[in-house]
Amino acid sequence: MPRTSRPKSKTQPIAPGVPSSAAVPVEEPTQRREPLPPKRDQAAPRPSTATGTPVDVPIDAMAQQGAFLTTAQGARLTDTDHSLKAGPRGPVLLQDHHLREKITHFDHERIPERVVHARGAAAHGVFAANGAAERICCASLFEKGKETPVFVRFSTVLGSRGSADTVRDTRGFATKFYTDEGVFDLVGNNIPVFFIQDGIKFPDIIHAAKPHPDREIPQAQSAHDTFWDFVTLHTEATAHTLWNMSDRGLPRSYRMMEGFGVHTFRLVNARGKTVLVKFHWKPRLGVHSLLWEEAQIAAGVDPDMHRRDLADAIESGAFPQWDLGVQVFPDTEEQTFEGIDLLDPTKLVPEELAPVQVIGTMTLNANPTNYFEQTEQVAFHPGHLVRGIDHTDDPLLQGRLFSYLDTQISRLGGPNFAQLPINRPHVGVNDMFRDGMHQTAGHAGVAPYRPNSLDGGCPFLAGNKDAALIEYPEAVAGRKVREAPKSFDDHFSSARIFYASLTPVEQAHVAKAYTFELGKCYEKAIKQRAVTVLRQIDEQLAQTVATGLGLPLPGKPSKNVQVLASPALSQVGNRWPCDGRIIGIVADDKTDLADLAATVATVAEQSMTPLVIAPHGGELGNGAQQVVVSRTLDTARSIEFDALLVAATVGDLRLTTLVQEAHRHLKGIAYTPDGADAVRAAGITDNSAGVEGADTIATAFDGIAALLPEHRVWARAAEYAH
Ligand code: HDE
Repeated sequence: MPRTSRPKSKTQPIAPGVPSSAAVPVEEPTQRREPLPPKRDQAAPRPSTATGTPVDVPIDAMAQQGAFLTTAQGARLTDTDHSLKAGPRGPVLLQDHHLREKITHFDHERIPERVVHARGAAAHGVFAANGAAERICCASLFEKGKETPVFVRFSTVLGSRGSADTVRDTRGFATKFYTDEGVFDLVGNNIPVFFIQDGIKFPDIIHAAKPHPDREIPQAQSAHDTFWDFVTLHTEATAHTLWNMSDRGLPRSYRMMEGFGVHTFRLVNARGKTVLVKFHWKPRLGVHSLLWEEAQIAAGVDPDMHRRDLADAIESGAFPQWDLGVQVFPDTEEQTFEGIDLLDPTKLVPEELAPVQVIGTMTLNANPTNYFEQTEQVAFHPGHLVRGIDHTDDPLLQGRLFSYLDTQISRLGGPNFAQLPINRPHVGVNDMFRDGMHQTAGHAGVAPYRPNSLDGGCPFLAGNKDAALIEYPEAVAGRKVREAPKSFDDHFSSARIFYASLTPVEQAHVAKAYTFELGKCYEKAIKQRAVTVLRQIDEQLAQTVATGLGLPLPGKPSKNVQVLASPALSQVGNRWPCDGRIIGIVADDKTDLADLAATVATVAEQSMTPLVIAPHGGELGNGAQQVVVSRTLDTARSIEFDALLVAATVGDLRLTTLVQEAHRHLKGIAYTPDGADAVRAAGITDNSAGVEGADTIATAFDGIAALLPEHRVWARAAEYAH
C-alpha cells in the first residue's frame, strides 16, 4: 500500500574528520517493504525478576521488540497517523482505542522532577579497588583487585530539569556501587562543606535558594535576595557560599570535578575495629573551571554543555577516571581531628593535615542507553550501605537518611522503585516486601513473614559476619534537647582556610562573583549584611566587594586570626593530562590542507578533539585532499575550545570576536602566517602571554599543546578584570 506522505531527504551527520563520502542520504520509503530489524537502542533489557533471575520470554513478546508497530497489548497496527473518524472530515470516534492509548500514555510521560538536583547527566562504569582500604574496612568492594559496576549521576542543585548546565551552583556527584554484597550509594557533592549543620533546616535553605514563589524567577541562580537573605542571617552557610562564589561553582566539565562525601563516615574492619573517614573523588584530569563569562555565554549557546561533554568523551573512548580516596581519623569519643569537629558538615579537614589515601579508581566507560529509564529513574540513598560502612551522628546526615526514600516514593510513584533495572542490586534480593504500585517481582511462596513454617522457615537471617547494616555499638547517652554542640558555633574557620588557599587570580574571581550576585539583590540591608559577613573571612575581600557595590564597609574587622592555607584547595599552578581537550583550528579554502589534515590527525592521536572552524560548512578542498568542517563562524564560540589555532584570516568580525573571546578567556592561541592578520585584527600582540606565532599548523599546535596542561594561560589574567 503506498504511503501518503511525501518522501523526505535527510543527510546523516558527519563525524569530525570523516570524509564526506561517508554520508548516506536517507530516503523515507514510499513503497511497502519488509521492516528493518529493530535498532540496537530499541532493544529492551532482557527481563528479569527483582532478584535478577532472567525470565525466559520469547524475544518477540518483549517491549520494543519485533518488526511491526503494535499497541501496548502487542496487536499489530496499520495506521498511527490518522484518528478513526466518521468520514475524512467527520468527528473523531470515542471507540478509537489506539488514539486514546497513544495520547493517554503521552499525557503521563512526565514524572515529578527531583525537588533538588533535578538536572543531571549520568554514566555507567566500573570501580577497581587497590586493596589499600582492606585494613580499615571489611566491605568486599574494597578488596584488592575487586571490580564493581557503578552508575554515576552528576547534577546541578537549584535548576529545573531543563535549566542550563553551566550555572553557578553546587554539583551533585552520586555513585551507585552494585557490589556483590548489595548496593552502596555514595551521594556526594563537588564541594566538601554544606550550607547547614542540621537536616531540619534543609527546606529553609532550599526555599531560599529556589526561584521566588511569586514569579518563579530566577531559574537556577543564587543571585537573588532570598538566597542572600538566608545565607547572611544563617552564617553557618558562609563556607559553602564562598565555595559557590569561587571557581568551584563553575566546573569546566563533570570530568574535571572533585567529589566529596561531605559527612564523616565510620568504617569497620574485619576485626571490628573502627575509623572515621571522609570520602574524596579525585579526577585524573585535574580540577578545572569555567570563567564566569564563559559560563554565562554557554548557558545561552550550549545549555547542555556538561551533559554533552560527558557523553561525547565517553563515546569517543576518552573514559573519565577518578581515584577514590579517604582521609582517615581515629574514632575517638570527641570525634574531632586537630580541633576540627568531624560531625560538623560545614567544616573541612585540610589534606595537608590528613592526606587523602587512594583506595581505588573509577572509570566511566558507557553512556546510558535511555535517559529516562536510567538517569531519571535512578534513586540514590545515603542509607544504602554495605557491610563495613556505617554512619556517624552528623545531624545533617541523619536528616538525609529520612528524606531520600520518602521523596522517591512520590517521585517514582510507589515503593517498588528498587525493582527498576537501574536500581536493582546485582545480587539476589530476598525481601518480604510485597505488592504495592508497579510490583513486577511475581513473588512465589505463601509465607512472606517471619518466622514461618509454611515456606520452610525461609528466608534465613545472616550471621553478624556476613550481614550489612550492623550498627557499630556506639555508646549514646544524653538529655533530649534541640541544641547544637558548642563547636558548631564556629562558622568561619573553614571559609577562611579556603579563601587563604586560593591564588590571587582565584581570589579576584571570588570578589567578582560576590559583587555580581549581591549586585543582583534589591535589598540594601542584605548586601550590607553580606559584606559584614565577608569581613569575617578577609578584610580586603570585604573592601573590594563593598566598593563594587558602592557601600561603605559595615561592621567590624575580623579579629586577627592566623589561618593555615591548604594549597590542595587551589586549582592554579598544577599540570594535568590533556585528554579530551578541544582544539579549535580556524581554516579556510586557502589553508594548506595537507598541513591541516596532518595536524587534525595529530590532535586526535593525542586523545584531544580537533574541531575545524571555517567560514562555511561542508568540507574544505576537494578530491583526495578534503577536510571536514566541524564549526562555522556562525556556530563557533570560545567556550567550546580549550585552545585556538588560527590558520586563516577571513576578514570577518565573527572571527575577530572568536579570537578576542579566546584571548579574554585565557586560552592558548597560536597562529600561522596565514592567521597573523586575524590575530592582529583582534588587537592581540605577541607580547601577550600564551600567544605564539609559528611557521606551520603542525608547529603551531605544538606551541599550544605545551600550554594546555595548566588549563589556562593564567599569566594573562592580569590583562583582564574577569
Ligand atoms: Fe540531598 N537530596 N539532601 N544532599 N542530594 C536529594 O533525593 C536532602 C545533601 C545530593 O543524582 C533528594 O532522590 C536533605 C548533602 C545529591 O539522584 C532529596 C538534605 C549532599 C542528590 C534530598 C540533603 C546531598 C541529592 C532529591 C539535608 C552532599 C542527587 C531527589 C539533610 C553530601 C542524587 C532525591 C541524584 C538529592 C534531600 C543534603 C547530595 C530531596 C533533606 C549534604 C548528589 O531527598
